[in-house]
Amino acid sequence: MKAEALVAKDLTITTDGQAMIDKARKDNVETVWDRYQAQSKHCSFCEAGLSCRICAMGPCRINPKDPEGKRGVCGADADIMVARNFVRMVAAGAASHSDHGRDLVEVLKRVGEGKASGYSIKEPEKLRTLAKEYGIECEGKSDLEIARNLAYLMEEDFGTRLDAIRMVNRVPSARLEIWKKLGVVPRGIDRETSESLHRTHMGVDNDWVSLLLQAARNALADGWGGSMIGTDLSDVLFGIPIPKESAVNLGVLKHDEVNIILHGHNPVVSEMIYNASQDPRLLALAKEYGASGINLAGVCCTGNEVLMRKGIPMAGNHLMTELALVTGAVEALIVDYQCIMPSLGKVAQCYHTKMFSTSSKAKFPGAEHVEITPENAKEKAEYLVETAIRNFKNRIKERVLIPEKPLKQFTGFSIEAIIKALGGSITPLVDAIKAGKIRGAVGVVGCNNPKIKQDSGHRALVRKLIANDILVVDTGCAAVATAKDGLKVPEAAQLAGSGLKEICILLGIPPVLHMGSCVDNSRIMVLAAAIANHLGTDISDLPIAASAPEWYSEKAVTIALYAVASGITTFLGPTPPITGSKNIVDMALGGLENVFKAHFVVEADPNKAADLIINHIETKRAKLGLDSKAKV
Ligand code: SF4
Ligand code: MSK
Repeated sequence: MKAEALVAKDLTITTDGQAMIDKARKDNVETVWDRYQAQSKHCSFCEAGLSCRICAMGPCRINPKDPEGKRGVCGADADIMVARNFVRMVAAGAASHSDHGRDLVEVLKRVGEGKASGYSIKEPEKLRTLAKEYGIECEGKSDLEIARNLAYLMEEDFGTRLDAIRMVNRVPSARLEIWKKLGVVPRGIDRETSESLHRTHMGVDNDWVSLLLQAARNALADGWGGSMIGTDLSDVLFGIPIPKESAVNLGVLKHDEVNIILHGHNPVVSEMIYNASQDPRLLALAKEYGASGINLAGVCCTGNEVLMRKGIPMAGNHLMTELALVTGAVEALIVDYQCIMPSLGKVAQCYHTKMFSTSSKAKFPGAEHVEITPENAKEKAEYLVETAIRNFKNRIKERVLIPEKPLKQFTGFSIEAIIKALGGSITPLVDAIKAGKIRGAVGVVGCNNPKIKQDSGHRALVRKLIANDILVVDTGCAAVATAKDGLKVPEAAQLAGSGLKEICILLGIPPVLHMGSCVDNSRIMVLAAAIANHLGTDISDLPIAASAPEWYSEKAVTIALYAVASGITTFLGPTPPITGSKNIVDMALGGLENVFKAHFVVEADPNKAADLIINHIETKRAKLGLDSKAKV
C-alpha cells in the first residue's frame, strides 16, 4: 500500500472525502486511489484502443510507429481495432442500463399478475398515458390488466420482432428522418447489443464506419429504449419525483441511529428497504437496540433514485462509496448492481459493517447474498433492515468519525415537476431562452474517476455555466457533486448570471436542477425533444449541450453516444480509448457533425470546456436567429 504517498487534498476537493482518506490511512484501509496509484502508469496501447483480445490468435497490440506491427494477427488495422473496442464498450453500457430497465418491466408484470405483494402502481395516470403510447386500449380495463398488457409490449421492445422500438415515437420527426437515412433506427433493445457483439467477432464487420453506425444504433436503443423504459416504469411503480428538500455529504450519517447505505442503480430493492425502515416493529426494535431510529442514506444512482422520490439523503458519489464505510458508522451496505466496487466487502470487513448483495446478477466478495425478487422483496427487505439493527451494538464508537454537517439540497425535478414549476407548459422556459435570460441548457452527467481530483471538474464547469446564464440539469454522480458544492439550493441563484438568477428567484428554484439517476438521462432526452417539437425544429438546432467531465463507465460512453446521435454535442473530460485511430478521432470530433449534426469535444480542463460550451450555445442561438455573443 502506498497510502503515505497520497495527499488527500490532491485527490478530492470534498472536505468530507479528505477527512475520510486520512482516516482510511490511519485505519490501514486501501482505497481506490491507492489502487489507482499502483496501476499507474497505464498501458498506452489500451489507452489508445490499440490492444485486442477478442480471439485466441491474439492478444494483439498495434504500435503505430512500428512498420512491422501495424496489424493484428487477423489483419485488423488500427481503425478496425479501435472501432471494435469502442462498439463493445457501447454494447456493455447499453446492456447495463437496458437490463436495469428490463427488471422494472419484470416487476410491472409481477404486479399485474398479483405476484409482487410489496409493490403497487403508484401512478395510474402515467401508467395509462404510457399504455396509450403503446397502443393499448385502456377503456374499461383495471390498472393491473393494463400493467400486464404494457409489460408484455415492453418485453417485446427488448426482443427482435419489431422494426423499431416504440419509444422512437417520442423523437422529433426531423431527427427520426436522419436516423432513417443512416439506418440507425433502433430495433429490439437486446437485438442491437447482440448484433454489436456479433459484428465485432473476428471476421464479421471490418468497416470502421459501419461499426460506428452500429454503435450509434445500439446506444439509441438504450437511450430511447431500455433506459427510457427504466425511468418511466420507476415513476409508475414508485412515484413521479416532485421537488423536495433533502441533504448531502457524509454528515447525513447519524451517531445515534442505525445507518443503512443503499448503493447501485435500481430502485426495485431500495424502495422496499425504505418501506421496511418505516415499519413500526422495526423502529421499535431499533430502540430496543439503543438506536433512536433507522437512517437510510444513498450513494451513487440507487441513492439518486430514492433521493428523487423519497428525499432520502445522499451520502456521496462514486468515489465516496468506500469512504462512507470508513466512517465506521454504517451498520449495513445494501447493494443491487453497477458501479459497486468489488473492494467494498473488504472495506466493510475492516469495520463492523455488513454488506449484502441482493441481485442474482451481482455478487461480491465479502458480501452476504440475500436474493431479492419481486415476490419476496417485502420479507427480505425486512430481514435486511432487522439484521442492520441487530448490528448496531457492534459499532465501535472510538472508530467512528462522521465529518461535517450535512448540506441542504433540493431534488426531484422530473419533467412533470419542471412543467408544473413553469405553470403547466414549457412555454415560459422556451420564452426565457428566446429572450436570452437563459442562454441555453446543459445536461451535466456522469461519474467520478480517480484520474481527476474528485468533483473538481463538476464544480468548475457548472459554476462557470450558471454564471453565464446557462441552466444546468444534472443526473448521476455529477448531481451529487453539485449538491455538495451548494448549487442545489435556491440561494445558489446568487452565483448565476443576472438572467438565470431572475428566473430562479421568480420560480424559487436552484440554477442546477436534479433530474435523477444515470438512466434518467432519458428525462433529458424527452425534455430536449419536447422543446424541439415546441419550436418545430430538430434537437440539434437547440442551444443545448451535454457534458461528462469526470466519466469512467462504459454506460457513460453509451450515454454520450446516444446524446450525440440525438443531436446534442457532448463534451467529455477524460479521453475515450479511440486515439489510436486518426480516422475515428476525426469523425468523433468533427465528422459526426455531417452525420448527426452534433459531435464530441474532449477537453480535460473544465474551465476551457465551459468556454467551449458557452460558445457552442451562443452559436446555436445565432443560427436560430436569437441574440448571440458567439465568437466566430
Ligand atoms: Fe488479434 Fe485479430 Fe484476434 Fe484481435 S481479433 S486478438 S487483432 S487476431
Ligand atoms: S452511478 S455510471 S459512477 S454516474 Fe450511475 Fe455514478 Fe457513473 Fe455509476
